[in-house]
Amino acid sequence: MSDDHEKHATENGGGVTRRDVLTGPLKGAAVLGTAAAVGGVGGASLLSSTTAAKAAGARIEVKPGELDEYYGFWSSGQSGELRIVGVPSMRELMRVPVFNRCSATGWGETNESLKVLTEGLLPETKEFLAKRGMKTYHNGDLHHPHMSFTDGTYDGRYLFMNDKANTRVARVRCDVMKCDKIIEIPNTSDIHGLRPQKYPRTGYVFCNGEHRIPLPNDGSILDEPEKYVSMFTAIDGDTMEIAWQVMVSGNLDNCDADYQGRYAMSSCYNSEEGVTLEEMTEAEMDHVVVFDTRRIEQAIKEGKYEVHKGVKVLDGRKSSDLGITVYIPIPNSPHGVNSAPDGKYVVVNGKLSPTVSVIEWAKLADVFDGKAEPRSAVVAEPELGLGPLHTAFNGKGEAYTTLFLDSQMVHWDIEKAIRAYAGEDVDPIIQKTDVMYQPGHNSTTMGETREADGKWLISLNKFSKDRFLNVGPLKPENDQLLDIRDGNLEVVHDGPTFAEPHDCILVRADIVNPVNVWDRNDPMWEEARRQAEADGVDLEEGAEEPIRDGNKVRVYMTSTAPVFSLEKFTVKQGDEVTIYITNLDDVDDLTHGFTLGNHGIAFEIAPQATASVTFTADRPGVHWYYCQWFCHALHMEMRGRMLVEPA
Ligand code: RUQ
Ligand code: CUA
Repeated sequence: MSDDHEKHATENGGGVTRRDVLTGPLKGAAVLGTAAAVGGVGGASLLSSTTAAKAAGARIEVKPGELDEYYGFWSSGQSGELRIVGVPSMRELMRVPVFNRCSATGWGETNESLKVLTEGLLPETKEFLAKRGMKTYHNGDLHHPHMSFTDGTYDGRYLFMNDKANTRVARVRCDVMKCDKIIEIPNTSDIHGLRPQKYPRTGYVFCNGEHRIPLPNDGSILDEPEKYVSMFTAIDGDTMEIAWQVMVSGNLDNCDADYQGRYAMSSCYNSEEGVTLEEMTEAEMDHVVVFDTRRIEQAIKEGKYEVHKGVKVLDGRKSSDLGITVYIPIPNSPHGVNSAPDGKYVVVNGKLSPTVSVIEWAKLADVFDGKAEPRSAVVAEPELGLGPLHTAFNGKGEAYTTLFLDSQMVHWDIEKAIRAYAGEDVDPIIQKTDVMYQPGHNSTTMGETREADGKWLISLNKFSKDRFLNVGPLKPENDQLLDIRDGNLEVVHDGPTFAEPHDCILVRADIVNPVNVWDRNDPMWEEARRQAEADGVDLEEGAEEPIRDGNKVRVYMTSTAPVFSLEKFTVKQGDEVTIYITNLDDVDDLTHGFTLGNHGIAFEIAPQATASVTFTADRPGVHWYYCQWFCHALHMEMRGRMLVEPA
């Protein structure tokens, strides 16, 4: 890293502020962002000059046919899916349906996916949905995808992710890139921040209930916000069962875990426990709450919990004497919580405060023991600019923080920030650069692991405005790629995305090793296997005739390009029909599909997979089924008929 003054863009410009130009969509919040926040940064930051160094250097190009160095796992916000993106090419590689429905793969339609989508719902939710004629929720709000860890780095086993809309947490298997578990979290509302335990392994998956609600939320308490609570939940990442919950004061926003396997930390923007915007932003200081998992486990051993909806709930509120939490005051409505790869520090992003607070994990023991004040764990609080939301790291003691209001990325030095906090006259800011526009999360290659390598930085910008052809009032977001390999910040790519990637992680490609062909014994179609066995059918051979069992009819088919094993089958009107299809092709990329016309049925059958669907055959007549994944020169001919005899 050079000290080149040209790159050093911290001098304030004064005069017309860029803020005035850039913050249209959040003007209200900027004004509301308290006098301290707005006044905190004297003038506008200068545009940084970043291009000179880069123009001279080699530009990266991932040529057609070349593979990327990193997998990017992207959330999709209210689209409810997980996306896989190649980095640095920024090519979208795959969409993995999770909380959403998917027309292409049949997610939400097949029995296998419906099992995942329904089995983890609470009984009362199932009942509520049934009254709406639904088996499961059809939407989700997926913010935070994070990979399982072993020894402080990604291990390529699973990805975990939250659903803020319907209070769920999902897991995706990295071997096949399919969701295999979704659970609803009881006793809390709207899961937001989510992070896996980093060490020794995951282990716990920590997640935050953002919106405070009564406990129980059964109508006995309504407009008495002082009685509401937020809940911090630890899930066992192996079993996807809830290990425990901790009730807190305030609310919970984002979280992260340490590298020692002991603490987790969540930010709170509503220490006021308000329900209106004015109430929630009233106080100058909010807090982070730190959870000591050892003390929590000990308290559980000692039976110091209540059981709510089958979950052990501990009291970690300020008034509790369990000693399992500490509250550290932080200015002002903090948002992102990001552990540094050095294992020593964690950065809390001030949002309405122009500062980030650097907390030293090692100082927390004394705070828990009551030997030191909570704020003594704060070792730096540099003023970085307006609207700091999230921070990423390069593994060289430096950090990158998104400035939502300034629409910038700021590159800064952690040790210098600590020295400045101690009174030394040093400026921790290395460089600022504009991003387009208004960044939320950012992410560096391997940046949330101890293997952070400081090569690429993603800025997930909430607004694209004029960066792309106009597509009407609803605009794409803009995910930008920044090259940070030479220590200089440069935006090298604009990537329009549909609603709304909140967060992403960038994982070295060698860590992720998905299979090309399914294992025939995969648990995904365990139930199909069991049913076939009961019917005396081999899934890999299929059955020549439908198997009738009262008005239940089971059809077993195989697919081999370009034919289904059955050219036709006959059922009676009113039959409950289940069709099982096993794809016998075991060639890479030879996926078939099954679409049953005018029945709302279509799904994917990847090589060696079995998939099934159940429906009532209530439309007498001839109905064609066809393969909807282009598989062969005779793909169009890959079809057959369902004949439905009138009742
Ligand atoms: S949050 S833009 Cu849902 Cu991750 Cu910070
Ligand atoms: Cu099989 Cu198209």
